[in-house]
Amino acid sequence: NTVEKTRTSVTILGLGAMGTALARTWLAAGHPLAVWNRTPARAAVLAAEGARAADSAAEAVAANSLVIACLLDDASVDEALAGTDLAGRDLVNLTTSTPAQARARAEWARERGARYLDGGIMAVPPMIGVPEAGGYVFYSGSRELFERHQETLGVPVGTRYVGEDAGFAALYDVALLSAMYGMFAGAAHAFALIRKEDIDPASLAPLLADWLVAMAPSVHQTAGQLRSGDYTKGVVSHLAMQVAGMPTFVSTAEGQGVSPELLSPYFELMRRRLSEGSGEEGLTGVIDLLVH
Ligand code: FVH
Repeated sequence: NTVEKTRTSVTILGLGAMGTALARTWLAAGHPLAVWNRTPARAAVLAAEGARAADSAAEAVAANSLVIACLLDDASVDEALAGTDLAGRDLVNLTTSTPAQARARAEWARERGARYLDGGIMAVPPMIGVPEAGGYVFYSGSRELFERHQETLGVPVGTRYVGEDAGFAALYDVALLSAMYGMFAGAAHAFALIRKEDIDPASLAPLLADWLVAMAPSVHQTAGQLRSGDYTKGVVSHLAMQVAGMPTFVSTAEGQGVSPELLSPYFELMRRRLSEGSGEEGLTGVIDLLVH
């Protein structure tokens, strides 16, 4: 005597690696799905799995009020949605964009009579539909729209709403990914240092991973210092000490035949901050040098 729950119908525009992964989780969860892709073969694959393949983006948009766009970039959103009627639609744009593009897109959608939610995906396709993988999507824009569709949006991957400003999801997304690239750069330098030695990179990898995890909580101290304005609070590794240690890093790199070009820009900022008389601080003052 089970009561069937009605699943929200979803339209998805864009069936690349990410769009296809999202589409499959909605299909598996029993959501009626309309799909469109510029190259029809990709939609045909989903149609064979139970989706309704639309012949045009306009037809897909007309099919359902919840419309998800997961396209390559902001320009492709323009191209895909040109000629569609968005009036009364709930447009959720998961295409990676800048905060400015997201804000402009929210206004663009509003002018066309649509409600708008922007999303920044913090996951790669294999993490979609795998809750234990820890992926999620940042959402920003209409809170009412987010709350209305939270359950449906949470089917493929977790959801985190970060505010009414439509640009915030993109901003959080880029902030986290920027930190990730800094981490990748540091790891690249570390591997380069051992490259010519008889050291198995696989023996360095777990040490690196554990060290990065151990250092990661320092971001909480940084946040506390930025909030309070006291950049010396709780500091154990003073800037003056760290700058004094820089020649060791540069000489070691030179000795190993490794360019210090990934470290040098950061070291230069640390030196500049020290020259301003901030030797008792940690590294938080570098942030102020970056902000114009
Ligand atoms: N895949 C990933 O690891 C990352 C994870 C984090 C989030 N990103 C962003 O997600 C968006 C989609 O990424 P994707 O992985 O699905 O990308 P592709 O596999 O390259 O598929 C691109 C789709 O966009 C369509 N498309 C491209 N240009 C146009 C256009 N001018 N008009 C209409 N559609 C267009 C493309 O169609 P087709 O080439 O099959 O015809 C694909 O459907 C993206 O913003 C990532 O940054 C993914």
